[in-house]
Amino acid sequence: MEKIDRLKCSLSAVTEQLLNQQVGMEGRSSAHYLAMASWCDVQGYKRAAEFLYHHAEEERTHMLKLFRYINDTGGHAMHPEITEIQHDFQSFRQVFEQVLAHEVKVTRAIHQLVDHCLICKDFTTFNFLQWFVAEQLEEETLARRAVELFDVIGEEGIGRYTIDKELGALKEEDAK
Ligand code: OFO
Repeated sequence: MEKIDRLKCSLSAVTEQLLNQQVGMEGRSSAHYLAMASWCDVQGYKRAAEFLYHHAEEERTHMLKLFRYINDTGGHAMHPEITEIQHDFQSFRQVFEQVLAHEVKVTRAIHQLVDHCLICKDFTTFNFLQWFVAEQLEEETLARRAVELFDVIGEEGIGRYTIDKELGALKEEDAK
């Protein structure tokens, strides 16, 4: 019986589970960035907040892309439970350091998923995941540039104000 059920699905049970784990990761990314956006907003870093609101939305589209792929290939996409969201941050800089650390973690997870697809010769999912490989390169680069602003501009005087402004410009570039 289980065998017939699996025939309806072009994903192996393991691949389906791993893709659902990635759905969870993207969903959590979206929630984390939304919480960061809110913190920046209430601290007065309005452009950084816009950067992060936009990023939170992007992560949700990543989650939905995986969601639809799982269901299109006959699997069952599951909405993740999202708990333990960090709402407070030590500093403006810490927010963006955490974004970078998180993006590096997501890249590793995507690469592991790609590696799994190669090992089990699931070339369809391998092909689907190439979009995420390219996207992670962009996201890591963007997050690195955001952290660099703190070093290049410095936080003294009107430093944080200028960094906030530059984050707004980075967001505009990213949205193009
Ligand atoms: Fe979904 O790309 Fe960032 O995490």
